[in-house]
Amino acid sequence: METAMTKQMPRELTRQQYLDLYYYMRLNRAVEETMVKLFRQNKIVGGLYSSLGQEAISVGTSYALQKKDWIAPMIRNIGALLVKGVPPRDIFMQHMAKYDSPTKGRDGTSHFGDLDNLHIVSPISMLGDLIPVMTGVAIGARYLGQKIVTLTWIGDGGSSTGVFHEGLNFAATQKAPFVLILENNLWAYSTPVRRQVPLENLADRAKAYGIDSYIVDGNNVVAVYNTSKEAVERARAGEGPILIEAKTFRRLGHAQHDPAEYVPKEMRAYWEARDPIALYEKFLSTEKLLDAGGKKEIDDKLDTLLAAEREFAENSPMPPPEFAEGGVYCTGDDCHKIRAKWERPITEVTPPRSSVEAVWAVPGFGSGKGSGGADAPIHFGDTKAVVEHPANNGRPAKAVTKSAGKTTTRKSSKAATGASRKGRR
Ligand SMILES: Cc1ncc(C[n+]2csc(CCOP(=O)(O)OP(=O)(O)O)c2C)c(N)n1
Ligand SMILES: [Mg+2]
Repeated sequence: METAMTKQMPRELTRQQYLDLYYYMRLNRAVEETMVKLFRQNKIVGGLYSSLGQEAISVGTSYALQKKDWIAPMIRNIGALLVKGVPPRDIFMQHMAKYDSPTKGRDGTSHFGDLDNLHIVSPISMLGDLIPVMTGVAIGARYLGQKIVTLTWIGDGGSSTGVFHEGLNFAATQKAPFVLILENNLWAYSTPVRRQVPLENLADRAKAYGIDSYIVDGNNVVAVYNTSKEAVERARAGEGPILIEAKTFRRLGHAQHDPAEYVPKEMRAYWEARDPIALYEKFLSTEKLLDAGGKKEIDDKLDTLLAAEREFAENSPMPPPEFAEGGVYCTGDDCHKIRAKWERPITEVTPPRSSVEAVWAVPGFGSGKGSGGADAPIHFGDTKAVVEHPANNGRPAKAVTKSAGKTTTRKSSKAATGASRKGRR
């Protein structure tokens, strides 16, 4: 097991890829800046969160995915939605609870998804619940024969919840093609990371589950992309889940209502000087990938796009009041038309038959082989032919029957009789 690798293989990007990363970070920031204006005009319904200073993580991680892969975004992953192909107008309308929004005004912030086309699972909680959900998507798709990777994000605070640990253990046990991005932005609301977890590197959490992890500078978009690409490729190759800790800083409060006066000034100043977009602009200009003219073109493109998207969103109506009572219960096809996309004959696998060869075989998974290459015990009874129990004065309590490669355990007749007698009393 390798843990917390900090060096990634150098990977050359094409000029277009370098520029795409820049464009999406700029789009991410511009979309959020527009929403701050809408919030101040009282046009946003509910809270408004910000990923200022964390754009390189949302963009660099999701850019490493293929179209067929699945994501579940958190509140600070608008950049990932944009890379996946969600138009800014949907994000605006969702925050404004408009009728034309993805949830038709029923839900807010990033609580929306697109299962059919973009493969986005709507977030149910920011605090870890999507880890088992995305593990389920990953192993479900593997069962269907789809070679996809699933990815979600978690905060430093969210990595201390029970479901984080249950979920990651589940993913590791299932060898799920799943990548988890831990955005360590040093704060969980007003709690500094040092006061909620006694670890220097949160990537070390992976050790508990026997999975690999990486640490990456979350303000360096190329490093984030390269690391994510490597992790995604390894997960797709069947190496199991991978955790990436991206070190960064939450530049604004938890949400618009929080002035974050608890953040030390020196800390803020340190990170403001490491703005991911400013750093990347410097890199692009040194590498002669972007000049003043190219930058002006992108500025203009963003201005035009966002003015149109914002206008569309503002002109969309609020939902009619009676609309609130619909869509509470699933009513079948008029509610949703999600069908599993089978990539193997359906008769082979409904019901699943163990004689059917897996379409996507994952080495070491389900074979009973331990990581050391030896046969790992699957059943308790595999460890010894006769299990002696100290409370039984060394007499056998269980016997093991081996037949045709199968191992089953059964209680010795004496012990079984004793147990049942005891039960009857
Ligand atoms: C059970 C529960 N408690 C509290 C909250 C409110 N809440 C949402 S995110 C959050 C802080 C999460 O911090 P972290 O995981 O570090 O993510 P960050 O906000 O820094 O991105 C809190 C307290 C919640 N959504 N659910
Ligand atoms: Mg945090």
